[in-house]
Amino acid sequence: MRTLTSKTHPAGLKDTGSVRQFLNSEAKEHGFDAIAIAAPDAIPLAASRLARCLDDGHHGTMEWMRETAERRGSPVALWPEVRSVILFAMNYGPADDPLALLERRDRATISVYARNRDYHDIIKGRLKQIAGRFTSRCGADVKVFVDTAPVMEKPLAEAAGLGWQGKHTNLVSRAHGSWLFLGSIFTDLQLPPDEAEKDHCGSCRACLDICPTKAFPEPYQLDARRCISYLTIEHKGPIAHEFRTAMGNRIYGCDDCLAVCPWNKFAGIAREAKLVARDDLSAPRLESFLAFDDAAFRRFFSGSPVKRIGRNRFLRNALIAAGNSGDRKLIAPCRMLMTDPSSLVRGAAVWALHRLQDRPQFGQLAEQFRPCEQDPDVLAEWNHACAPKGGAGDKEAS
Ligand code: B12
Ligand code: SF4
Ligand code: SF4
Repeated sequence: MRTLTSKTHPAGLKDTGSVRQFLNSEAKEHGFDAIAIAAPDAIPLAASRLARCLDDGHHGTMEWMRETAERRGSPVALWPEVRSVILFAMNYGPADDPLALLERRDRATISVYARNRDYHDIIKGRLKQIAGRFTSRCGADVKVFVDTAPVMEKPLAEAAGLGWQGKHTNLVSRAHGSWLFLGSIFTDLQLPPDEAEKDHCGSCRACLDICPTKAFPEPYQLDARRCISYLTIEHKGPIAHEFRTAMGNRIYGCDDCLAVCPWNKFAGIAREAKLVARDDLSAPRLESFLAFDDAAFRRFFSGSPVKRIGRNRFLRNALIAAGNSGDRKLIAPCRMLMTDPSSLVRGAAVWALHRLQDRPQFGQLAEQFRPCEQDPDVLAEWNHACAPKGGAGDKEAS
């Protein structure tokens, strides 16, 4: 373990009080809204809860969670030298109610966190700057983590007092509501930890009740396989019919459980300009997305987290939203995708057109395209869509 007396730089910080002051002012200067410290052993329940989530299969195809479970469940297993975990939070509160856009079916809803630049890049860059200055001032070793590292950021943030894990499993803060990104700096310097925050959910269950796909088997537990965020971002193949109607116009992530939280009344709007919604992503027209080829997709989403899912998965999501729109103007752009090179896109186009077109028109389309189709997933879509009335094709509303 390092202590300030043995490692302090001659021009550096002399005691833990000045380290804390330094960290607070660095956090503020770098645009963070909150900072707090947890001891590395402050989340004794996290490993067993993670194990249970994995045993129940709630992680779906996110096998990296299982592969890293040992390190993820305990900061000490990840880095044996760690003595303090410094948690940072950045508010990305939206200017408008994200639930309002769900009613506008000719529009696409991209979740609030992805309406501008990728937060991983913003937060990681800033944490690295803070970590560099911290090291040079007190000689400690550090490691910087944001999201993708095997760190359980939410229970650590709760232990540090930044907020509590609400029934929707995300961190809620009395000052910032549910709209917080998290990141951490691990250090081998022993610092006094902050006090953990208490649960303030009480009898509220608004987030559990609003979930369109019933993704919470119990309060404080999420079955990712049913979560629209997982289905639209992490899931690679065709999305199960069971969830398609419930997706509505959500084409990247979902905010319903966050948006409905009563603690958001204390939340401010994001101060970081790179996290404020781009004009063209606040209420984008679905139609414009259906015309994207790979180059247009990459150009439009350059620097955005949406780029990560690639054009085909994005089109899959947009086509499901088109199928839910009831907007017959979208028939023509959907038809253009019937011959798309991606089977994922063709399959979703079959579903969308089956929802948008009258049965005779759809029958003509099937005569034209179905005989040429070879891909088993797309053929399954045709079979589903062409099933007799009252059969499989009519059983998809959630
Ligand atoms: C995997 C992951 C996902 C998965 C699974 C989500 C999940 N809840 O696990 C999917 C793809 C679905 C997802 C979606 C979203 N994510 Co995400 N995700 C992660 C990631 C990478 C790991 C989370 C994890 O460890 N899960 C494993 C489970 C077991 O851990 P847990 O959620 O903490 O589970 C706890 C509870 O279940 C609790 N528990 C279990 N039983 C019981 C019983 C009782 C009584 C109690 C009190 C508690 C309790 O204990 C567990 C351990 O603490 C983190 C980043 C990170 N490295 O931490 C981001 C992260 C959680 N995601 C984030 C965000 C913003 C989102 C979305 C809002 C994005 C969007 N708009 O679409 C949604 C929200 C969906 C939701 N309701 O959770 C933020 C959340 C910030 C915050 N304020 O909490 C994080 C922290 C990323 C970041 N760096 O900011 N995500
Ligand atoms: S993000 Fe949406 S789908 Fe996922 S749990 Fe929350 S409300 Fe349900
Ligand atoms: S909506 Fe209610 S139950 Fe859900 S996190 Fe917020 S306060 Fe807790």
